[in-house]
Amino acid sequence: MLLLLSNVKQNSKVNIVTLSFGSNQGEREWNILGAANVINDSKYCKLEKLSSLYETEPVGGGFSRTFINAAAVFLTCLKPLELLSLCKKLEKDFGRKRSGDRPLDIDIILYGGVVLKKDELTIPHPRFRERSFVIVPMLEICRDFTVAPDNMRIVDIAANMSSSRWVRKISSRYLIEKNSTLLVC
Ligand code: PH2
Ligand code: MG
Ligand code: MG
Repeated sequence: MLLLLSNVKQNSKVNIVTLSFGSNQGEREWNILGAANVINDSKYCKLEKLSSLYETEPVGGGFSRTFINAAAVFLTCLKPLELLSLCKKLEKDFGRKRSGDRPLDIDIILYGGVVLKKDELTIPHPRFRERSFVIVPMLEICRDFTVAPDNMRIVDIAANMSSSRWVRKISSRYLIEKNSTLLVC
């Protein structure tokens, strides 16, 4: 497969990564679209596909509002921990405090076929298989991606999952223009 990324660091590989975006505070839709745009505009990342936006039932306690969630596929030559730093920086820039309601949460779900277990980062994401707010958006953009260690496809994970949490599509898929503006279609 031809992976086209305009800025590639010397001696680094281009990887396909899947990120999950969530927001339940502030201008939720714009937080997610804004963050996807900022990552796309950063030097070593390119947005390949962005899912629709979904309104989703909060999983876990302590949240005072529903979430908006989306998933995106990027090309990047950042290493996993470099990508994590970029995501954490963005969460902070968008006003995230320590816990509870959050204007922006970005989770690294898949990073190529990499399996990583570190204190600060586990890839594939340890809980994403049970989360319909992650799986349903992924179904739109990367249904055939396989997941280590058992190489299950996203579409098979979706078929086997038992989550009863509701997710509701609130806007259809976004097109990405060459100039990297996001256009509603
Ligand atoms: N994120 C969480 C916990 N619960 N629930 C929904 N619906 N969407 C989320 O993004 C979400 C959540 C922790 O990051
Ligand atoms: Mg999260
Ligand atoms: Mg997170």
